Amino acid sequence: MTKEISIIGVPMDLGQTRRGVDMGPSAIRYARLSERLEKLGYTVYDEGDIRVGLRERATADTETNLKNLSAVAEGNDKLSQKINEITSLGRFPLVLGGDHSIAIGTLAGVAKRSENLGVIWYDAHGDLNTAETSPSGNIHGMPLAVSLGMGHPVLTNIGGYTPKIKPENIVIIGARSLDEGERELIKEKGIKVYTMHEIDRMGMTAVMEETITYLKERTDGVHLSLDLDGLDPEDAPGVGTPVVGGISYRESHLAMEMLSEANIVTSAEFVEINPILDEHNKTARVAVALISSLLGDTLL
Ligand code: HAR
Ligand code: MN
Ligand code: MN
Ligand code: MN
Repeated sequence: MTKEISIIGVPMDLGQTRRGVDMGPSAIRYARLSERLEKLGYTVYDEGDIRVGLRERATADTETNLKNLSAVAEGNDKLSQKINEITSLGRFPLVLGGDHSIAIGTLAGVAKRSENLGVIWYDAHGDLNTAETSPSGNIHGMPLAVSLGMGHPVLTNIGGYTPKIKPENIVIIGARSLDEGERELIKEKGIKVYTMHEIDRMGMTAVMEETITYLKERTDGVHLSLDLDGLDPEDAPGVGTPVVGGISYRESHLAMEMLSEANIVTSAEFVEINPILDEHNKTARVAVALISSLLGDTLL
């Protein structure tokens, strides 16, 4: 993997309704991200934060139920442009959220350079809703559907092309809260999913071995989109939509270490950290530990 990393913060909180997730990038930086990566031998470029509109100024779109649609789209458009700059320099983009709606911009940027981008969606949720199936109107529950080309055109057309990814190139890991419409879409499109049931049955080792083999066969790069609520709330309490019965800290470490060994990940994002809901920055520190493992930190 390239030895140059660009960090991009995206203080986006408009894809959902709880306050505080916009502070995620600062919390992760404060947990000494750059220092850890430099110790691993990387040259780190902190690109600062993407400018995101203020919640207080966001205007309601009257013809859809999508909350803060234009402000979410605008932030993602800027993010996709920034990602393009970074990948054209040959650097590894590491995106810090922010709510999960920012995956729309990240994927618009990274998928541009690959014919068959693989995506690992590490999350308690499927994020496969559209305006029609969403129970909430929150765009952070929609980015995977949007990247498949489904949803409001203002979102699907970010980056100037659609779709960004193919259903057969996606692997969802950690799912345990899926809405009815998401389940139908998963079946209809044949998306590969390891729910908590499979993780418990097979063990994380086998789940990751299968995931790596599957993606190696069919993709030309892999984006890791890691929502901290994929982990158990016991280990990652600072998230807006916690779901009990999640992936443990150790299992997550193992997953990151196996990805590092396989050397298939070409971009990554760590999202949904909400410092207001966190316990002494624990969830941000977990994120930094997982990022280090993903990027090659080992015990020896
Ligand atoms: N599926 C629900 C919705 O669409 C909840 C989505 C929740 N949150 C996330 N995304 N953090 O992974 O509203
Ligand atoms: Mn998510
Ligand atoms: Mn592409
Ligand atoms: Mn989630």
